[in-house]
Amino acid sequence: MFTKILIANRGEIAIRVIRTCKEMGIATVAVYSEADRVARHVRMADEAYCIGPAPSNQSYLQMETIIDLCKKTGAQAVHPGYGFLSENATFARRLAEEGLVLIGPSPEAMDVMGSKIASKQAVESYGVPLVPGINEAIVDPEAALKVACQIGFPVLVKASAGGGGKGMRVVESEADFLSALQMAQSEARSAFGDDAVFIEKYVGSPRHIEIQIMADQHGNVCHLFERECSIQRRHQKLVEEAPSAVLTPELREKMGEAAVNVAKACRYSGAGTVEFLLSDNRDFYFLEMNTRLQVEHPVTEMIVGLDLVKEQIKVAAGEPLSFRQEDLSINGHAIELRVCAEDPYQQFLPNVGQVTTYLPPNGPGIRVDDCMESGMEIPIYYDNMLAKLIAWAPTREEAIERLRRAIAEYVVVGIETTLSFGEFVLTHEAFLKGEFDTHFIAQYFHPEEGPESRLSEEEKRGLAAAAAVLFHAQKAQAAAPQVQTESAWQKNRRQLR
Ligand code: MV4
Repeated sequence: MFTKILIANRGEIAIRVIRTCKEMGIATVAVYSEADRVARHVRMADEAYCIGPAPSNQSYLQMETIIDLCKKTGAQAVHPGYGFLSENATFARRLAEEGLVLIGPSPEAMDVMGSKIASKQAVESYGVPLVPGINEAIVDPEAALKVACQIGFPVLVKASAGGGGKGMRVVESEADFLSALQMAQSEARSAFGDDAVFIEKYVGSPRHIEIQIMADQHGNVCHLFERECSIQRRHQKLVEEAPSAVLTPELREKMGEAAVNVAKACRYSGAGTVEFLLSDNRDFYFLEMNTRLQVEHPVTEMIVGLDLVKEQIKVAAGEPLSFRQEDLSINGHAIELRVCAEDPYQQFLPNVGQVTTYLPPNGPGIRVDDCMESGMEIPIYYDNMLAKLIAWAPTREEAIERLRRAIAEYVVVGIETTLSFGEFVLTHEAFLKGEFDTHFIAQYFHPEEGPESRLSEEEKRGLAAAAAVLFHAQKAQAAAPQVQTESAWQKNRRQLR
């Protein structure tokens, strides 16, 4: 087993990894940029080194600086977290050349899964369902048009090198096809330096369901069930849960098996996530594989009772998986809300500034993976996610109640966050019923339209009476010493039903 690991990341995920290393008796090396001198991950690690200026391409993305630091400190392995260098095959190769271990899959697996066309081709012969389409780069536009007509409109033109929704274009009809294709190709060329695009049938109202897999270096692969991640804006997830409210045991087994086959197709090792679209008539299709630990991994940890970072470290050290598929089962329900520094009521506009007061919730079934402290400035250089709030309970209903309670308890003063959006989702009928898809936000979240209903005359009279009662109660209390309630801190959190 490794005795020292370098964590090539920052924020909540660096802290998350350090915690598991401490439990395993592994020493930790943190890296930080000039903007993160006072960050908590720096203080939590056994050693910490500044690796450059604030912009990530001058610090967290500096491969050679990180490799040199491994040698200097004697770290044998690197945990890349998510983002930054986590899916960078060049970094994986450079580490291997230097005799260092990446806690992640092989560079070959990253290469295959980094290309949408290559990944579809790789899994095709493994019986993994694919969206109808052409799984190769379009070279002849007229031939592609013929295929598009066969598939039937609308079709989707996708960039092979794209990801997270970048380089995608819906084409509604035959007449728009050729110009859309040209635009998609030139967009892909300038965004990714690769103009390879392909076409798929457009799946109209899909759910985004992903399967967590874990594989070792001896050919063992297990799936750890699904996460439902349909509530997203701009291809960024905001609410994730496990299990999904709509999968039957049969469908779960089929999707799990397909995910295991995707992992086998690229000889995967470590933790990975296989993304699927689930159509409204319950057909599922492979989309892509993420070759890293994901932000939302805690919901899986809570329902299967495993520490995924610990499992990643063990398989990277060459150990076999410590469980078989039949050892795994789902216990209860977990829901995660991403707490991001942005204003849901201003089209999720990113929000920077100082968090003057920060009081995270706690109590039964609540987990907070965060990196915040009162008085901390939010750096403008990085992702604006401050924390992940996760609730576990025996049933979905209770997990929802718990998460609502925890949101109400959460105090963040100084900036707007997505906590208020969480409140909206967790009280919305469609979410409560489990009846939603990737269009949830577009369909239901319209804060610019203001309160849903105007007050009736009767309601106005009721409010006026309540105000009068409050006024007199406060006057009576004014003489007595007052304790400020935490909800007073939250009075600026806007309410929306
Ligand atoms: C699709 C699709 C509909 N049909 N492919 C978006 C990101 C990338 N991973 C794939 N994406 C989609 N691919 C076909 N053939 C709809 C989406 C999509 C989406 C997928 C998952 C979660 C949210 C989404 C939001 C918009 C579009």
